[in-house]
Amino acid sequence: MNELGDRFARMEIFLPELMIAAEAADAIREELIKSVEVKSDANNGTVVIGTIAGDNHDIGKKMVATLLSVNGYNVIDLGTDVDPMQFIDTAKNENADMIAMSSLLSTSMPFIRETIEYLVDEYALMELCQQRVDYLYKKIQEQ
Ligand code: B12
Repeated sequence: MNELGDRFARMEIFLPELMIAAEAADAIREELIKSVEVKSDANNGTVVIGTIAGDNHDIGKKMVATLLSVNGYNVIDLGTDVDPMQFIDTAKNENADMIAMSSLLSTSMPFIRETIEYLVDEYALMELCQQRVDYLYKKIQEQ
């Protein structure tokens, strides 16, 4: 996909081709998953995953969701263009252990910051995640 992205940027291929390639990549993921051993008896926790508001890229997010799922996580995939409050409400209702947000568009990244800010304000976040969140927060602020 990276290679095709570069070719798209050089105007060697066009949007329909990129979209067909994206569908092919997703179909490959679905085929591959059939040959992966599912650790179904493991219960490592619940993850709420989605692509943040304004962004519809989902190939990488689905890959991550799939890998978490086969490794014993209960994955709730909210899809794409997910509002910050939808992440938070779902995590709260499902008593989730983790929120996993995907974003490829720089215009959508502020919504990740919004979600983190809300979590920090309302829940003071779990200590375990704090360091990583501080790091992410700093990175996003630098953008
Ligand atoms: C395929 C693609 C599309 C497809 C998306 C199809 C789909 N169903 O996802 C289509 C053609 C629809 C598309 C549309 C657009 N795209 Co586009 N797209 C890409 C492209 C070429 C590849 C992305 C991809 O799927 N890579 C393969 C996957 C496997 O990699 P990945 O997504 O990075 O995921 C990996 C990691 O990031 C990570 N990861 C991902 N999510 C998560 C989540 C968690 C929790 C974790 C831990 C890890 C993780 O793990 C994954 C596996 O390693 C990129 C260029 C690029 N090189 O990235 C541009 C790119 C992302 N698109 C871009 C743009 C601008 C757009 C459009 C706005 C174009 C337009 N003018 O309409 C629209 C946006 C539509 C929208 N609202 O979302 C820009 C973004 C630039 C920016 N800085 O914001 C890029 C970077 C291209 C560019 N160089 O300009 N796009």
